[in-house]
Amino acid sequence: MIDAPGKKILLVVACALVDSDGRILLAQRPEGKSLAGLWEFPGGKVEPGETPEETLIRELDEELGIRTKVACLAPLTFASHTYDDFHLLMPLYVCRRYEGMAHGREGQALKWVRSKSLRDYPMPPADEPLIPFLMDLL
Ligand code: 9L3
Ligand code: MG
Repeated sequence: MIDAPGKKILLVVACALVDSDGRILLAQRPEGKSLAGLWEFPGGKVEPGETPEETLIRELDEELGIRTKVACLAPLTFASHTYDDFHLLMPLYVCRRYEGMAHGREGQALKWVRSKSLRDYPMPPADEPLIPFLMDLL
């Protein structure tokens, strides 16, 4: 059980998109959204009826204009973070195979970053603990 009494659990899914040089894509949260300006692993909320993989495939298309498949999504770990008003659970997938060139379809800035440089980018508190797992992997 998650020890977050009275708090809703928000299920979000995120992706470490990896390019052929082993760099990881970070997206900057735009003005007007919560945590604006922070750099996150792209992804979003799981909608009712979706599996986390379906969510990620939809979000990667909507946000970045890339296409991938369930078979190209490898689960790596989970983020778990209690915010003031909800508890966030966020599986992180690694995706190395996809079609298209990532571009910020929602006006967000993007950066391809080496794993050892991920710490240079201020991140939401849920994302930061994921960095060591990516450093081990890449
Ligand atoms: N969130 C944190 N790290 C991420 C993502 C994709 C999302 N890598 C958090 C920010 C919000 C919540 O999840 O508190 C929902 O995300 P959004 O729908 O506002 O992007
Ligand atoms: Mg999103």
